Formats: sequence, structure tokens, C-alpha cells
Amino acid sequence: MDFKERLAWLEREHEALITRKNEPVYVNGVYERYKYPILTGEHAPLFWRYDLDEKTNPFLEERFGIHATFNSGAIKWGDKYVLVVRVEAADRKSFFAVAESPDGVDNFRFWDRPITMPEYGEPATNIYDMRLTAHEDGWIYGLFCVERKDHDNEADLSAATACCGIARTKDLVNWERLPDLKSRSQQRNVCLHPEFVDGKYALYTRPQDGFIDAGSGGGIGWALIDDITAAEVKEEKIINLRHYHTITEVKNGEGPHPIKTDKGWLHLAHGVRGCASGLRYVLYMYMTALDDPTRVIAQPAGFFIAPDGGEFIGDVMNVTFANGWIADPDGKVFIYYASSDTRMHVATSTVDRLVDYCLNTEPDGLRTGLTVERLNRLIDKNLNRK
Ligand code: BGC
Ligand code: BMA
Repeated sequence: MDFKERLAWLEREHEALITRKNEPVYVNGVYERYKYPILTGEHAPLFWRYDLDEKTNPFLEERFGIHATFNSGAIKWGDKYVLVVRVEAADRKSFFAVAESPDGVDNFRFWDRPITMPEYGEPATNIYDMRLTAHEDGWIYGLFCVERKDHDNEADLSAATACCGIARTKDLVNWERLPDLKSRSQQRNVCLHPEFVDGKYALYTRPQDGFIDAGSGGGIGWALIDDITAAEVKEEKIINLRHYHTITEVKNGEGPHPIKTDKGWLHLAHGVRGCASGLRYVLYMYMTALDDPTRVIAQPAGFFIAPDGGEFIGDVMNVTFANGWIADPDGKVFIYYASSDTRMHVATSTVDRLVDYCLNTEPDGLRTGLTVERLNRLIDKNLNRK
């Protein structure tokens, strides 16, 4: 194939990938999964990946590798479903780019340019996992992880620090970078609550002992912030704990900001456990009281979404992660999750189904005997039904 034929073929294949119709797959009544991922590295525009000039690129070689598209923040933008995607280049650096879909499931297409995020302080080595919040103050905030080399430990090339970067925007194109969150500990997985609480901004935090270690305490934290333009965690209380021999034994963290329902706040989070093959990341849900987003009122046992089939495989195996979901006014919910740090998927449900899941799935009793009792309660109910 000559240059022009090959380019025409690439363009056809790319368009076919973007416009491929997805199909829901019945799972468990709580949500539907879909047959195909909604975004992969291959969805990136050809003009990000190739020099399209035959004179300077006669072999039509890829010049910029897009390795992965994952861990996306999500927001309804007019009538469009918009993701701020963690795009990872072949050089392992990730950055943010916006992709939009007309219906939340199909035809996700990247905007022409990635987000140019202004720097704050020492330029970041990497930024990732943005949580988007349309706050009642009128701004859209993006909170994300900022990773830099740990200069107290130069000799160890893996030693890094993680803190929370804060930026806000009105158009998802131009971002005003605010100072990074000041906190006693490292922070990854920080998320802004959409409403003021006692007149203050409220953050879901995740205090951790080190760059990887959540440490012995930890869990999902909560902190009130006086001034978002000079945000500092002064007091932090843990609202969702980790437990031995559960899906959150090693770490947990808030996903996107909770969805407000008349029965309480619906939360989506991730839990991590260690095993012989490394860390296993799964998603779980919990609910907090409407009048107190820090008081847990329900938490179903175990995971809500875990890797399945091809989702197990990728750059970082055995990972499902979510930092974006969209609840439509009609109650439909689009849960955007990534698998194995490689690609984006969607699961669909409704507010009513998710509330039902949270309120009517029994919690983890933390030991096997209680798990068997819980199973027997269900079996009794079913076998005694008329
Ligand atoms: C990676 C993240 C990961 C973190 C902790 C970072 O360098 O980019 O994806 O969550 O390390 O393992
Ligand atoms: C991290 C997260 C994600 C990632 C996961 C698995 O701790 O913040 O960025 O998906 O590890 O690598």
C-alpha cells in the first residue's frame, strides 16, 4: 500500500472503531456492562499519533504512541457526556484530554487538543485521575494527583511524592490552576463534594503514610476547607474504614463525588487488596446520610465491579478503577470505569437500582461464619416463598 492508500485505510479503521455500536450485557440486575470498551489508545485521533505529511513521514510511521486511556473524570456538559480522560503516552507520562459522546455509551471522540494544565510549583512529573465537580460556587473543579520525584530520596528512582492538584474551569479548555492541597500526609484520590458544608468546601481525602502505602490507619477521609484558593487540610476524619480480610485491606479511596438521592448520598469507591499476583483493585459502593455526608448508612458486602474477562489484562493487571460517573435528571446512571490501567468502559444503571443495591444488600460481617449466616437468610427466604 502506498502512503495515500494506507492513510485512507487508517482513517476508515479509526472511524469504524469510534462509531462501532456497543451492546449491553446483562450482569446482575444492578447494572449492565457493555461488550466493548468505550475508549482505548486506538481512539486517539490519528493526527495525535502520525505525522500526516508524506514528505516528512514517507513510511507513515507512528510518531507519538498513545498507550492507554483510563481513569476518567466525568461530567454532563450541555447534552453531551464528557470524560476528562487520563491519557498515557508510550513514555509513561499521563495527561488529560476531553472526550465526548452524544449518549454516554457510544461514539466517544476526543476533542482536538489535550488539556494544557498550568503548573503549580515544581513542574509535575505526572498528573492523573481527575475527579470533576460542578460545585455550587459556579466553577467546575478538577482535582487530580500530582506526582513528583521525592528529592529526599534521590538515589531511589521510584521514590516519589503524591499530592492533590486543584484546577478550575468554566469551559473544560482553559484551566485556572490553584495551589496544590496542603496536607500533613501524601494524598492521592482527593475529590471535592459538590455542595458547601457549614459554608465550607468539603473534600474526600485519602491520607497515606508513603507514596504507595496507605499505612495502618487510613481510609477515606473528610476535611473542610476554608479557602479553596489556598486549600489546606487542617482536620481530617476517616469516614470509611478499611478492614482485615476484605476488599479494602490494603487501601481504599473515593471515586467521583457522591450522587445525591432522596435516600442519601451514593458513593462509589475503590478497594485494594494484596495477593500473590500483586494488588487487586475493585470498586465498591456505600451510602451516607443526606443531612451528613460523613455518616455511613449502608455498605453492601464485597465488590460492586471487579475485573471480568479481558478486563483483567492490561498494563497493570487485575485493576478496575473509577473516578467518574454521570447521573442524568431521569435517574439513569453512567458509571465510567477503567480496566487494568489500559482502557475505559461504561456500566449503566439507575439511581433507584443503585439505592436498592446499597440498602438491600447486607454488609460484610467480617468473618466467614457471618457470611454463611447471611447466605442462609437468603436461601431460607427463597425456599420458603410461596
Ligand atoms: C502511577 C499510578 C499509581 C501509583 C501508585 C503512579 O506512578 O502512575 O497509576 O496509582 O503510581 O502505584
Ligand atoms: C493507583 C491509582 C490509579 C491506578 C491504580 C492501579 O493507586 O491512583 O491511578 O489505576 O493505582 O495502578
